[in-house]
Amino acid sequence: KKRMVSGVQPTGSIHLGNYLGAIKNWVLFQDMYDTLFFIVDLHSITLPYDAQELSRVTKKTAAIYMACGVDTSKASIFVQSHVRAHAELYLLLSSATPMGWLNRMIQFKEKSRKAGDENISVSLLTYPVLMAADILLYQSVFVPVGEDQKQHIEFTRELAERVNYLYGGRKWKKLGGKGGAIFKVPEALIPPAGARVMSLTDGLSKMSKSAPSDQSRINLLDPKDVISNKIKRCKTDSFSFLEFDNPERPECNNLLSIYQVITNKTKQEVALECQDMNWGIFKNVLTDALVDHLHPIQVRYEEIMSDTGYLDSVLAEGARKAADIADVTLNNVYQAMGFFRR
Ligand code: AQP
Repeated sequence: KKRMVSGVQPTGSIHLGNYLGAIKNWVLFQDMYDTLFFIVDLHSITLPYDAQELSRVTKKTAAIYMACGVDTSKASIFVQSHVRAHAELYLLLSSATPMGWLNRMIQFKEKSRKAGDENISVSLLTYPVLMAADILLYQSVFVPVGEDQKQHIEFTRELAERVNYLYGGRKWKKLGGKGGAIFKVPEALIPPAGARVMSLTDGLSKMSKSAPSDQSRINLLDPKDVISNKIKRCKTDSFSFLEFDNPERPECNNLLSIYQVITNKTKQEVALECQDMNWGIFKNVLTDALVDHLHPIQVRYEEIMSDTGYLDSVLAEGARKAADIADVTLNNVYQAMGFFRR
């Protein structure tokens, strides 16, 4: 089976964007591919964070993966920092990364602008190198992510090709290696709908964990009354009917798209169903659909969190399996880069 990896940072609350852009699709892929899903805790310290909370949020995020349907009999779930190869490959790849490539990254520009000078760490800039290590360690063929990660996957592809060119092939063979490509060059899998879920308070910004207002996002664990309140208060417009793809109506497009993905309907079905609705009626329909979809996830989440011994054992097993795969790649990289190995 071809391999697939993906992850979410254990910061703040997992929201509908993370779910529709990434996690929901992981569940569909776990039958088709050899899947590994991790909680990227080393990424979450690239911006100021709460050390008292990191461990708890990491476990919570793992429980959410399982509650959303990641099945540990098919997929491995593990914590990034439990597999040391991630940090090691990150260091090795850093030396193969031209600085100019990092300076071009849109996410760095956006996040550093929001963070303010004092909070811009070196690791915020080198974040894509760690992400490349996460992917390349497993010789992943596919990486299911939301639209915002497209540029980072492109970066990963270029870095894989560069390392293959600099150290792979005959040069690697001369050093006693197997030769050929050191890394597989991965591809992003971006879902046709739900790839870019927008904020509830501004249809032009993406729904995000770090947005200051909780009103801007639906968190997967929001109870019914909170969901209902957020949808009631979300930004709409003064048109009297509903439609997709009108550039003057980003909020309308976003809410219809959320409804489409959450109900597994086609765009045409939703367009037809909702074309004559007014905002009041549609908001009730959307709230009910969200509550119906998220309630079973929330029930499963509570069950999983009530047995943290089980969660710990899943994460331990996941880390063992992941380390077995990652160590092979890491050793190859050390060898190809010419290190003296014991
Ligand atoms: N709004 C979104 N729509 C669709 N997909 C999204 N993703 C994030 N936001 C949206 C996808 O979720 C996965 C995990 O993201 P992450 O934890 O690495 O965080 P992020 O990309 O930085 O986005 P967040 O969660 O909103 O955090 P902040 O506030 O830090 O920007 C990825 O596959 C991502 O594409």
